[in-house]
Amino acid sequence: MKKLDTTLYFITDSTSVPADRFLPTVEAACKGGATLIQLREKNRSTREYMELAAAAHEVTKRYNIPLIIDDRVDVALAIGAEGVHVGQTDMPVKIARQLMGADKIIGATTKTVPQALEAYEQGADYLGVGAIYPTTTKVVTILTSVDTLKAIVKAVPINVNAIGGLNKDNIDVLKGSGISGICAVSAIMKAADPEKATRELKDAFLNLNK
Ligand code: TZP
Ligand code: MG
Repeated sequence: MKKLDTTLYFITDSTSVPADRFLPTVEAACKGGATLIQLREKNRSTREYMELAAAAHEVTKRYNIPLIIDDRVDVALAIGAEGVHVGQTDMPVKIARQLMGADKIIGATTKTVPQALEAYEQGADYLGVGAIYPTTTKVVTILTSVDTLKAIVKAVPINVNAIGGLNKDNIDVLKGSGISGICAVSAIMKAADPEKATRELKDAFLNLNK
């Protein structure tokens, strides 16, 4: 059985910090208790994406935290990442699974129960569901309701994480939803102290479920 802890899933956005703060921010998230980390970089050349991924992987490996590559199975395979994350317009989960093999982690973005069932049936290990709140990190036209999130949790036996505009002060709405964890970009990337922000967000989520 694959060991997968999605309690605090930190997702990167290197454009939100000066270049020399990127790897220190990844490391801070590791120290603060991130259980899974995704490299999510848009508008990068393949070479740049690979270089950034390899550098981030050196950090996450030291902390034994799996690194997931957003969108790109080729980059994930090339750097030996622990997994890949695909959205509804990326490579289908089924093909990603064939290419990545049984042991790698595959995550998918889903916004509806049918999408969630399809991703699960095709071999996804976890789902990201959102955006729950408005966010400046991604263009989101329609928010996902907590009722939909709950319906997805009920529909599939894999980890389901909420995403989108989440921070330590607004996750109360997720209480009782049955999610396995939360995903965050800005709440950590843009924090003055990303290690503390990671720890506080994780604690806030764990406290919800006490
Ligand atoms: N998918 C849905 S919302 C989102 C993604 C990748 C961005 C979440 O970023 P933030 O900064 O935590 O709102
Ligand atoms: Mg994608």
